[in-house]
Parts: sequence; structure tokens; C-alpha cells
Amino acid sequence: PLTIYRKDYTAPSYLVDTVELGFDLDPARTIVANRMTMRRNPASGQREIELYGEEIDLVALRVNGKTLGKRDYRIDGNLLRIPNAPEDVVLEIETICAPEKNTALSGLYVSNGNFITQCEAEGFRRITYFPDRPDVMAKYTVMLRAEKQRYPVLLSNGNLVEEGELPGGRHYAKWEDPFPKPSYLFALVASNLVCQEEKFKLADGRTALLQVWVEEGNLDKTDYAMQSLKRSIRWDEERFGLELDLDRFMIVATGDFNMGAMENKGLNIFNTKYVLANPRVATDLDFQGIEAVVGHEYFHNWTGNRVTCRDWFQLSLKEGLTVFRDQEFSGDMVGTDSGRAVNRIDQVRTLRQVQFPEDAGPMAHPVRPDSFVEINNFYTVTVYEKGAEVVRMYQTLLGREGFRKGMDLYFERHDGQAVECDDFRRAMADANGRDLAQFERWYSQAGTPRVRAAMRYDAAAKTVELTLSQSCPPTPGQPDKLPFHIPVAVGLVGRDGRDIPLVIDGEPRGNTAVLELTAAEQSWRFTNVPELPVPSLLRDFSAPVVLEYDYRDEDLLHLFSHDSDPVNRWEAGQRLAMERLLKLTADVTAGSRMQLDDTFVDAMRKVLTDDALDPAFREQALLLPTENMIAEQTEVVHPLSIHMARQFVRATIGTRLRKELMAAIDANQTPGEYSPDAEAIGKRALKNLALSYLAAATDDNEAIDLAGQQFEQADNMTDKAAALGALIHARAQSAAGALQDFYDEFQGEALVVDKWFALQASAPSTDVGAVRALMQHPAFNIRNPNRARSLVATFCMANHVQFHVPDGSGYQFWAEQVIALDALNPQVASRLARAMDRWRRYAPVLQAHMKKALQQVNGQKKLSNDVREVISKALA
Ligand code: HT7
Ligand code: ZN
Repeated sequence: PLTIYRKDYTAPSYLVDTVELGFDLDPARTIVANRMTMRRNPASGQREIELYGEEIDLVALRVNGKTLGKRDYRIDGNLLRIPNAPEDVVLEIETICAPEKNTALSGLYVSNGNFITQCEAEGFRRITYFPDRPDVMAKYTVMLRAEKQRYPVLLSNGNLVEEGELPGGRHYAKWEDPFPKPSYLFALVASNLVCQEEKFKLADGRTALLQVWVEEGNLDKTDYAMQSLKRSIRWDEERFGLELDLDRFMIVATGDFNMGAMENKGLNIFNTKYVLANPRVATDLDFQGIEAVVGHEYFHNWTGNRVTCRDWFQLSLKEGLTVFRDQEFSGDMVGTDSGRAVNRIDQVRTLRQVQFPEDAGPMAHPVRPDSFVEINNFYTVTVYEKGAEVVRMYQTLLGREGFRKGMDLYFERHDGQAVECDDFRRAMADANGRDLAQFERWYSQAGTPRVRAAMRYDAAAKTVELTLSQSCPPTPGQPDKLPFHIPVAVGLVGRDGRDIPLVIDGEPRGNTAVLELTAAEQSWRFTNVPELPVPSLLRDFSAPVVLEYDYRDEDLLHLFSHDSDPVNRWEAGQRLAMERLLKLTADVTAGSRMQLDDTFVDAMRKVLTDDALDPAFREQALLLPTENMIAEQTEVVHPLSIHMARQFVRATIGTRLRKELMAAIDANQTPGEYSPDAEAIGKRALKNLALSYLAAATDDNEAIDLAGQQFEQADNMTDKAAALGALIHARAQSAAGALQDFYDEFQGEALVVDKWFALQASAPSTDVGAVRALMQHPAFNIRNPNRARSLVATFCMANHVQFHVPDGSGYQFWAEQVIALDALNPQVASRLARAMDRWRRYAPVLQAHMKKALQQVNGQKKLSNDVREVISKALA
């Protein structure tokens, strides 16, 4: 497969001013008429029109009214070239596609009988021939024609300008989008969906029509998405002065979708998972996900749509920035400092659990990649979540006001343009009169930097010298790294647990100072430090790095009890837990007896019973690092040892803190009407974590009864699913019956059936045979991405014990499923393929089986570019 390089970017040869699209929609044979006005791009100097097309049949091609013969153009793979084209061109193209055969869910496809599109990144070329690249922005007019009874609702981007009847029971609707946009933001929906709608007053006094479209029968689950949309609109007005620029904003939910949602201009298309919710079927996590994703897609209207990417290497320009914005939105919606910290902790967990491993594995790439084979493989945690951290660092360095100034300048300069990550950085620098040249390395260098800290206290001089040094491990194609510009927020915690006011070079710096580490090694001198402090480093996780400091247990216990920065307070607990988990893992591998010290259990008790702390924070503090995180810290990965060590700690907490956990369950009930507010969510989280620890203690029948009762009596999905999970993981006798009852009750709710599959797929009691049996269940359908992910991907990525069984049967299953899925949906297959990324770190027996499975997939003659890229990088 062909590798595409960022350095090879050239401007488009022709620009497109207007696009008129006509669709005669038919599942088997849709006719697409495309009329474009184009003009030569002075920035290019080329005279050849370049159009992309994939899986479509060309019927006719006309230039300025003249039909082109076979000699007038060339088709080379997916590229159609018209040489020696005139300066100004009206190009008319007629093509045919077959949406019902489109299992890849890219381009125009059929989902449960409705027409849906997904054009990012390169799906538009599966609809018509087009210069399908983000730097070609045009104004679109769209005419949709379809059978009226089957598809009463015809939607596209922008404003509805005309609709009417056609002969033969068909009808039409014409849509006009006033804003120039890249082709990846085009969308259409032809369906029998129904909507919840509302008029909403915007800050400038205009009124916008907001709609949430879903299948009939789901109107009882749209309210939270609508509320989230209104909150998003208001928030962007207030925080960034950005208004909705359309009279109508639509969200459409579909059950067949490769990702979470898509920000098409004025017509966002969502996976049902991020729209449908009511307390009966959705968990707290689902509600939070809906708010975040609705916000995310809405915020793209400015960061992505109004200002878009010059090329796909710049993807983080819109994704990193928009994730940062949705994170800030979620934080502001919680409102309290403690709630904000809990959100931040979640973000840190995601980074450590998924992004750090990516950054250390064969698919490691910079936030702005230099090359790719398949762009769909680069919608990654690095581009999204690390990209958001990079944006967050601007705010940490410049302050909130400085960041806002940078945003304002960015829009002032680039509204309506397709730009680069460097343009964003320049706007931040120029608006604040700062030199951010070195900051560029966050975009160009892959890998997670390590920051090592050392502290020296001089009791006589009452000074602290803090030395920070940085390094970054090699990543594919980047053996050596230059120093990053790293904001390190620090505090000094005194013996009484209070922050010692910071004075650096005679200048008071408050209780937390942001140190700017730019060299390989730097030192800072703090004066007026009356006693030996405990340093609190990287407060609020001020940079996406691994922070190393030789903390003693008592230092960590001190921070765990007192740090005024809640993220670092949590972090101290995680370090205490990780030390023990690593030691216990080694004990299991060596066949030694496991033992957990009182100090750790007492620290857990203290936090569990500290009523001054929010339940949500207590839950985070009691949550152990995941098996993935432990694996990342071990030299040779033995998944079973890791699992047993972690289970041992969970069970020990369950036994030794039994009384306190029972009390926490009692104290954190949420009677009355269900509400997804932060306080109630925190209570349920703590209660359900307590339940899971108790259930993990093998001989606790009372805990199993408690879980059984909760399962029976729960009036919301959060409590019901948590109780079912506790029963399954504890291998309770009642688990099988509960699973059956759960399925019987919710079999009509697709998203709950996904949970039912996922709960089983992730349980250590579910082996590969059981997964194969579940694949025969009438509700399983490998063509549906949500369903395939809930069973197959969950097993391969979250059931460490069974996936990694020593006979390699888990890996064999993985290979079969990657191959089978690839023939249907390369994007979903390639995400599953990533389950093997870290194969070289596993114990030799496992490694050998993994390599064999990878080679089996690699040996397939017919493989998509998507999967080929992931597998060949893993084997390289
Ligand atoms: N910008 C959207 C990306 C997306 C996507 C990419 C590839 C294939 C399918 C896709 N569906 C959505 C999602 C977002 O980040 O908002
Ligand atoms: Zn996005």
C-alpha cells in the first residue's frame, strides 16, 4: 500500500466554488448527479483536474456542456484526471452507487432501512467523483428525491429551501448550505425518523430550530441530548463568544455507525449510543458520554467547520482542540472544583490506559503525523486526547485569558479557511506576545516524555532546589528527541499538610507555580521554606508526561491525605497502589505468597470514610490502576499474574474494609427520582465500587445477596448493570439467571443488549468458547459495529485472563475475527487489529502465539489498507 507523506502536500489544482448535487435515492441503485463550478487554483499552477472516486460507477462526464470521451480523461485506481482543463469549468458528473451493499458504513449507506452518510475522512468519494480533500471548500445545494412513504423525511446540510411532490409516489426536498465547506462535512439522511424539536433563543436574539431525530419508539430517550445541545450552545457563547451560525441544527441518531458521532454542518449524525438515554436503559456513564459528545460535535461547528484542516495530517487541529473544548464544557457543567478534578482524573486515566501505550507501541505517531497509509487509522487517542493535552498546555502557559485572546485571534485570522496546527500555535503566540517556537515539538515528536525530579533541601538556608530533567524514548522513525517545552505545575506541602507559599528568585508565586521546563535539565531555587516539604509535582497533570520522583511511602501517604491539588492527591494513592500491585504481580509470577500491608489498607480506609470528601472523588481514589496500566509498568507482561494480583487487592479491601464498605453502600443510596447530576453520579459510583469490592471477597455471601437485591430492585441502569457485573465477576450462582432476566427485560433495547454482551465478554469466567457461542446468539450481528465491539472487541481488549490463555486460542480467535470483519468493515476490523499492538512485551510463550496470529492475518492476500497498515507496523 502507498504511504502518504505530510511533506508532499501540494495545493489543489482546481478550486470548487459551488456544488449542486441531485440524488435519486434507491437502496440498490442510487443515481447521483453532481454539477460543480470550478476554477484553476493560482496557487497550484497545474492544469489537470484531479478527482477521487471509489466504489462508484461513472455514467457521464461533461466539461462546460461537452461530454468527455474515454480519451479525454484517465482513471487510475481511485483517481480520475482530466488533463488540460480550461481555466473555468462547469463539470457535470453522473455516477451510480449501491447503498444497501455498503457494509463499510463510509459514504452513502442504509441503516435499518434509512439512508445515512458518513463522509469523514474520505467517504464523499464513495458518493461522487470530487477533489475530496479538506482544503477544497465549496457551497453546496442538494436536491433529494425518494419514495415518499418509505422516506418521508429528507435532510441535508443548511436550510430547507423547497420541498414538494413528484410522480410515482416520490417527493423531493432541496437544501442549501450558505457556508463553504469541505466535502467531508457533507451529509444527507432519508428516513422515516421522528424528532423532538425546540426553538432556542441565541445570544444575539435570533431563534434557531433544534431537532433530535430518532426511530419511532425512541422519543422517550431524546431529552438529555436536547438539553445537552442547548447547554453546549449557551456555553460556547459565554466561554468563547461563539454563536450558532445557522437557523437550524439537527442531530440524527443511527444504530449503524463506525465512530461516536459526526459534525456535518448543521446535520450532525450520531451513533445512537450518544443520543438515546433514559434512566431505565442508560447508565451514568452513558449520560455523561452524551453530554460530552453532543458538546464535542456542536463545538466542531467553529473548531473544525468554520476553520478546518488544510490536510488530514492536521487532524488534531480540529480534534485536539475540540476535545479540549468538550472537556472544559463538561468541567464547567459540573461546576464544583472537586467535580472538575474528578473529570480531570478521568482524563488522566484515559491517557495512561490508552494513549501512553499507543505512544510506546508500533503505531506511535506525533500529534501531527508525518505519514500514513490509511487516514482512518489516525483517529487515535494521540491525535484526540494527547492533542487535547497539547491545547490544554497553551492554557496552562498563557492563562485562561491569554488562551481566549489566542482563540479570538485564530478566528479573526482564519475564519473560512483550511489551515495547519502551526497557524493555531502562531495565533496563541502572537496574541500573547510569546515565543512558542519550541512548543512545536509537541506536534512533531512522538512518545511520552519522562520528567525526572530531584529535590534538595538546605535546612540552614531554608531553601529548596528543585531539579527537573527530561528525556523521551525513541519511537518508530524518531530515535532521538529534542527537549520539549513542558509546563510543570508544582507546590510544596508542609508538615502540617498546608501548602508552603512559593518564592522563586525572590518573587512570590502563590501556592502553585508553573515552571517552564525547556532544557534537558533545569533547576529552580525556592526560598523561605521553613521545613523539609513534600513536593507536589505536575499538579492538575499539567503536561502529558511520566513524572518520576523517588517518593517514600510516608511522602505519598502525606500527599494522599493533604495535597490541596485533588489530582495529585489522587495520584499519590495511585502510586501507593501501583507499587504494591507491581510487587504482588511479581510474587504471583514467582509463585510466592501474596500479602497486602496494613499501611495501604489503612490509607484506603481513611479516604473511604472521610466524609469531607465528595463521594465521586473517594471513588476515584479507591479505584485501582487498571490491568493495562500495570502491564505498561512491567518489563515482561504476564496477564494472569497481573489479574490475580489486582483481584487479590480488591478482595483484600473487600474483606478488611467490609464494615466501612457496607456503611458506604448505606450512606450513598440515591432514593427518589433518578438524576444524572454530578453529586448523584458520584454517590452511585462509590456505592457500586464498594459493592464490587465486597463481592470480590470470595466468601462474602452477604455481599452477593446485596448485589442480587440491588439487581432485582434497581430502578435505573447504572445500579442494575453494576449489580449484574458484581454477580458475574464474583461467579455467583445467581449470575446466569440474572443474565437471562436482564436479556428478557431489555431485548428490545439495542444499546442495553450491547451492555449484556459486553458484560459477559469482559468477565474472566467467559472463555473463547463461550464467546463463540455468544456469536451464535440471535441478537449477535457482526455487521453492526456497536454489537461487534460489545462482544468481540471487548473480549479481545478487556478480558485479559481469557484472551491471553497460554494455548493461544484467544489470539487465533482474534485473527479469525479481524479477517472476517475486514471483508465487511475495514475501519472496525482495524480497530480490533490494534488489540495486538503491544505483543512484544508479553511473556515468550504468549508472544510466539501472538506473532503467529499476526502473521496469519498478514498472510491474507486480500486485506484492506486499514488492517494491513496496523498489522505490518506491529510486525515491523
Ligand atoms: N470528526 C468525526 C470523525 C468521524 C469519523 C472518522 C472516520 C470514520 C468515521 C467517522 N465518524 C466520525 C468525529 C469527531 O471527532 O467528532
Ligand atoms: Zn471531533
